[in-house]
Amino acid sequence: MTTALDPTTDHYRTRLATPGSFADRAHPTVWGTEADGPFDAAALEAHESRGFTILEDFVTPQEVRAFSAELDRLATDPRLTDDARLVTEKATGEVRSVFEVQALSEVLDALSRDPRLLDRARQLLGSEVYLHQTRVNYMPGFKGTGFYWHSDFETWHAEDGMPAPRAVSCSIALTPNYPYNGGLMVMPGSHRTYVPCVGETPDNNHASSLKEQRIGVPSEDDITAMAEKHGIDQFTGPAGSALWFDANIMHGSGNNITPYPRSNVFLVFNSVDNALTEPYAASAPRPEHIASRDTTPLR
Ligand code: 6CS
Ligand code: FE
Repeated sequence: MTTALDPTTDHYRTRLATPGSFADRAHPTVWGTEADGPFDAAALEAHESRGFTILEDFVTPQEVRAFSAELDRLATDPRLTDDARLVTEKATGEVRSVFEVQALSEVLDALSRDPRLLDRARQLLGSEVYLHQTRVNYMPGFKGTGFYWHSDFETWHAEDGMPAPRAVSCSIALTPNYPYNGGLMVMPGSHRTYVPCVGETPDNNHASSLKEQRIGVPSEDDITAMAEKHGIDQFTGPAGSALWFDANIMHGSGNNITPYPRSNVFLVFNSVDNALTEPYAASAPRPEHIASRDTTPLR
């Protein structure tokens, strides 16, 4: 089951010319042990099995207010208007995401180094870690658009050159996540199956995919098969909750037509032993503000 991290062998072929069959995950989900951090054996077992862990009250109401203030500051900072790190909604031009927030906000940089996050990321990944990607997502009310079904790892493998799914994302809710305001849906256990996608990666794909992903999304038949097998859970919870989820879990979110925005801070930790190589299915690597190549261990 555990395949040594051999970046030259592609266990996760995708962006195929014709549909491929599902592949079993060739790597563990949890790499560390109970002794390596705050998750106890039962929590590690649950994460290995489901591919995600929800922690309520992960950050305090005061921190939620501070992070939200940063999110609003970034969304309205005139210096970011023409910055590639700011992604707007296709239909309305409203701010959808800001990337590489640790470089733009000392508050969020400190969050990424907080032991509450680092200790858990290191334990799940069984090594020192660095930030592969960070973003704040706004999912505004009324016209916020969601993210179609996808595996993050499929994109990070194909377009960023991430060898194995030895990365974990931490999404911290800054607004209440209701079932109806574009909450994240996950297929529990889907992280143990790799779903290859059809379609060659266009050049400069990220210019459009971060607004609306069309390439690197599974077929409707494959989504149906995965949903039938795993079911669909929804991440709901108060502001301050954290969703830790495996890089390869199948997830997506609906649009948000309610008056209630669904904002979060999204931090992706990668193992320093899983550094990006050449893209496995793209002509050129994505820019570093989307996929960092600085593997200096986070302290
Ligand atoms: O392409 C990416 O890296 C981003 N896309 C999505 C829809 N989720 C993961 C990541 O932020
Ligand atoms: Fe995603």
